Amino acid sequence: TKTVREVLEEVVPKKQLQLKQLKTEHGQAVLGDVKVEHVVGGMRGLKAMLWEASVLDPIEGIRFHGLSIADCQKVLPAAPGGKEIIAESMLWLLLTGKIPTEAETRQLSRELAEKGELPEYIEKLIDSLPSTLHPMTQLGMGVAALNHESKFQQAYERGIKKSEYWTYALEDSLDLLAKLPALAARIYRNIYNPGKPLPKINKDLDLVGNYVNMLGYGDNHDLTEYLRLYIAIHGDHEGGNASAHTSHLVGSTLADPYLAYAAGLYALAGPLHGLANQEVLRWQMNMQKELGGNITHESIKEFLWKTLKSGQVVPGYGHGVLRNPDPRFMALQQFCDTRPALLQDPIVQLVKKTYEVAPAVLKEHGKTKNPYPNVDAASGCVLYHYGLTQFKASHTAYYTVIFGVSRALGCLTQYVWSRALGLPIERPKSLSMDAIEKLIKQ
Ligand code: FAM
Repeated sequence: TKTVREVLEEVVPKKQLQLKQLKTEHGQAVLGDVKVEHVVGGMRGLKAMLWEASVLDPIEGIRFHGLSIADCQKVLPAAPGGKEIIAESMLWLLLTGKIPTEAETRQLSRELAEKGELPEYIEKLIDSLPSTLHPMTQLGMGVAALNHESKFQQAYERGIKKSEYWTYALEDSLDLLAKLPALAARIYRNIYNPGKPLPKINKDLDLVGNYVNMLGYGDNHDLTEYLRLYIAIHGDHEGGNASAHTSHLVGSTLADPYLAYAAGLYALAGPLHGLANQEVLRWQMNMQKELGGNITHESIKEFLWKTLKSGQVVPGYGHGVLRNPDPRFMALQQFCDTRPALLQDPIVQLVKKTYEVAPAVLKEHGKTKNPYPNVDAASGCVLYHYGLTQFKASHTAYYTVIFGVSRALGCLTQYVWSRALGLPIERPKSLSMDAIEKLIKQ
C-alpha cells in the first residue's frame, strides 16, 4: 500500500518531462485563433490554460484523467457499507491519475480524519460571525484564515527550492481538505441549530461520512451516500469555470493554497455559477405551487414559456461548454431511480417531468446553445427531500457551501500540479476597444 505522496513522487517527474517536451518541441504549435468575439465574449471556447485532472467534452461531458463518471462509478472504491464514489478515491484519481486500491483509499480517509479538527482560533472566528452573514462569506473567511497553518508559506519564507514547492503545496492541500467538513458543518450549526453540540470527527469514517455526521444527519445512510456521490462528481470540471480559474490565477502568484482556494470560493458564490441549484429549487417549487394538483407535460410546457417570455432563464438548463445532458445530472437522476422514496417525492418527480419537456421548448425558443439540463437541475431537490431545506433567503442559503467543500478537490489538485510543473504567474494581455480597432485596421 502506497501513500498518495509516494504515488505522486513517481508521477511528477514523468509529467515534468512531458511539459518540457511540449514546450521545446511544440511551443509554437497553434491550438486555435483568438477572435474579437473571444476577447469581448468572456473568453468562451478560447483554449488558454493548462489543467491536468479533467477535460470537459461538449458531448460526452466530464472525464477525470480520461474516465467518465460511469467509469469512475465502476472502479473507484466506495465507503465501507456504501456503493457511491467517495471524495478520497476521487481525490486520489485527480491528483495521481491512478485508481487507488481499497486499502489506499482507507488510509487516505484515516489521514484526513486525523487532521480534521479545527484550530481553536478558527472556531472562535466562525462563532463570532453574525448568523445573518452569508454562509459562503463565512466559508471563504475560514479557509483564508486557515493559512495561519500554511506549510507552503512558511517554507517559502525559509527560502526553499522551486522544485520542492509542490510537496508543501500537497501538505497544505490535504490539511485544508481535511478541515473543510468541520468548518462547513460549524457554519451550518451556528446558523441553523445554534447551541447544538457538534460531534467529534470519527477516525474510522470517510470525509463525507464525517461531514454528514457533523451536519446532524449521520443516521441517514441515503443522504450520506447522496452527498458522497455529489461531492465526488462536483469535484472538478476542468479549469476554465469561474471558481477553478480564480483559484488557479491566485495560486499562480504563489499565494498559498488556502488563499487561492478562498478566492475560488468567492467566485463559486455567484448566481451564474455555484448558486444555480438553489435557483432551480425555488423555480420548481413556484411551478408546483402554480400548477397545483394538475401537473401535466402540457402545463409544464406553458410554465416554461411563461418563464422565457418574462425574459428569465430556465435555471438548471444551458452550459458554457456542454451541448448534451450533463452526465452529472444523469448520475444524480440514476441515484433517484434506485430509491422508491425519492421516486415518490413530488419535487423529484417534477424535476424529471420538466426534463421530459424542457429541451424541446428551449430548442423552439432558439436562444441557448445547449437546451439540456446541467447538474444543478437535479442536485437541490434531493437535498431538500432529505431535510436539507435551507436554500431560500440569501443569507441562509447553504447549498453552495456543499459545492464549496467539493470543488476543493479539483482546485487544490491543480494547485499541487501547477507548482510541480513550475507554471508561471498568469498574465494574459488585455486590450481596449480602441486598441482592438487599431489592430483590426493593421
Ligand atoms: N434559459 C433561457 N435562455 C438561456 C438559457 C436558459 N437556461 N441558457 C442560455 N440562455 C440564453 C442566454 O441568456 C443567451 O441569451 P442572450 O443572447 O440574450 O444573452 C443565449 O441563450 C446564449 O447563451 P449560451 O451561449 O447558450 O450560454 P452561456 O454560455 O452564455 O451561459 C449559462 C451559460 C449556464 C450561464 C446559461 O445557460 C444560463 O444562464 N443557464 C441558467 C443558469 C444555470 O443553470 N447556471 C448553472 C451553470 C452550472 F453549470 C454551474 O456553473 N453550476
